[in-house]
Amino acid sequence: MKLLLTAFEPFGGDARNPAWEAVQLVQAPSPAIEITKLQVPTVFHDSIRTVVDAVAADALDAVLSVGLAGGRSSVAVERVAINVDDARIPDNRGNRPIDEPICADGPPACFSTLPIKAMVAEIRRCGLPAEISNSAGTYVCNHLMYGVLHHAAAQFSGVRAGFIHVPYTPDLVLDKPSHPASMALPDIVRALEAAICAIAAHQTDCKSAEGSLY
Ligand code: PCA
Repeated sequence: MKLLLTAFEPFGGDARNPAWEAVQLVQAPSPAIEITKLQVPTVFHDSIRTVVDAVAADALDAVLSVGLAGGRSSVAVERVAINVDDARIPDNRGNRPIDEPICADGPPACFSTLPIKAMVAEIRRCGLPAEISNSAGTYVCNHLMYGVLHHAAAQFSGVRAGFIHVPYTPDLVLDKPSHPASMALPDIVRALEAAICAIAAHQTDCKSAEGSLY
C-alpha cells in the first residue's frame, strides 16, 4: 500500500503543531506499506491544492491527513466533512471565510472512505483512547478533508482518503487556562501507526456501534 500522510503547519499562534511533529516520527508498520509525508499550509484552498497536486503526481492507494484538535481528549477518526467554511480565527494567510461553501457545486458532505471503525479499534488495541468523530469542525481541517475526498471522487477513483484529529501534546497545554487534555507525542505516533495498519488491513470497514446519542 502506498500512503500519503499529511499534517498541517502550526496555526493560531501556537509555535508547533503536534500533528506534524507526530507525522514526522511515524514509521511504516510493515515493509508492504510505503509512506510519503507532506506538510500542508494551514490555509484555505492552498491546503487542498497542495495535497491534490501530490495525489496527482503519484500512484497512491490512500491519503491520511492529520490535524490538531486542541482540547480533544482522544484521537478522533473523522467520519464526514461538510461543504462549509466558517472560520473562528484567520488561517495562516489571514483568510477568514464565514459561511462559504468550499466547493460551490459540490455535495453537502463527503464521507471518509477509510475504514474508520477498524482504525478506532486498532488504536484502542494499543491501549490508547480513540473515537469516531462526527464533525471535523468548519476550519481548515474540515476544508482539506472535504476537498481531498471531493477531488478523489471526481479524479482519483481508487484512492481512499480520510482524516484524523489528534490532541495537544502536554507541553502545549502548560500555558493554557485549566490545562486542556493532552496526549504524549510517542502515543500520538503509535496511534497513527495503528490507524495505518488498519487502513492496510481493511479494504472495507467492520461494523461496530460507535455512534453518539447527541
Ligand atoms: N488543525 C486545524 C487546522 C490545522 C490543524 O492542525 C483544524 O482542526 O481545522
